[in-house]
Amino acid sequence: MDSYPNLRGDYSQMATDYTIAQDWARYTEEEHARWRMLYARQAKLLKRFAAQEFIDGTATLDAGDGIPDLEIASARLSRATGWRLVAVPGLIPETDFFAHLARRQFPVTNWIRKADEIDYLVEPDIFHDFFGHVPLLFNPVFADYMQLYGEKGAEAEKLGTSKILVRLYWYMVEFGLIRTDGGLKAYGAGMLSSAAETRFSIEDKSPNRLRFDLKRVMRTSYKIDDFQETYFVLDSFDELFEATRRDFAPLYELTQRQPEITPDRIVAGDRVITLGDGSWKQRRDQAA
Ligand code: HBI
Ligand code: FE
Repeated sequence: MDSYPNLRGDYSQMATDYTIAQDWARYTEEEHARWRMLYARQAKLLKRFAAQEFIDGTATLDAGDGIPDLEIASARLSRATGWRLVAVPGLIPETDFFAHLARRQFPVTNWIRKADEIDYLVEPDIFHDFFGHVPLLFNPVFADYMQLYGEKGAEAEKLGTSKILVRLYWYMVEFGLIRTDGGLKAYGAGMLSSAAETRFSIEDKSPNRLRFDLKRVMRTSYKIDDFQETYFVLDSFDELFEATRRDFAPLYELTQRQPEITPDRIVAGDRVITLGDGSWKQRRDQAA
């Protein structure tokens, strides 16, 4: 694990594909209580802010009583879309992460955040991975998109364009919005596992919200340690799946010839749904 210095998980017992046994029996009552608190706080927001498909997947999982046993959740999930969950010690190299997705296996970190990290932590813990990512794997179209994304991973590694592909994951899997008859809804794991960013992504006047455009997302950089300055909005999960079926090689070429777009900017051709005022930064700094 030299490429992942000072990560907190225990990588000593893992298999060659970075999986480990979850060992569900070892979680403490205090950790289960922390899970219940995180779950209850987030579940309250879903009706108002989350896409219906996410709400449905969460209901099927019914994991509010404590840290879920991945074997039990896997059995339910594989009956629905053929996806299975595998326990991992934390962040794993992209190559291995993509390879798991390509085999319809979702890596779930086996540890839960500490009590003083309730509102924010850098690495994904089991609450982010399970509560944020697993519900949509019950949706057949999104489930197929995630496997296709994984398959694209191997190609991107060969082409040296993983950085561009990872942007698609960041904006459309971690922080995606979707247009519905009931208005904009969140479906991204990064926002729906965070109470603050769930509200921010839908209600705040600061961020830009742009119509999804594959080439635009591929050009757009991102920061990992604060709310997004731009969110991209799908009309449907089919739209994301269809876009990802395209041959990415020419798109990578095009992207590499064009300047990167920083997340605060609007450029010609953007289909702007809401233009942000960018006020979050100074509000954040004043609050600090
Ligand atoms: N590892 N365990 C884990 N979980 C992730 O979500 C994850 C990862 N490694 C790499 C990664 N995500 C991103 O770079 C993906 O876009 C590939
Ligand atoms: Fe994630």
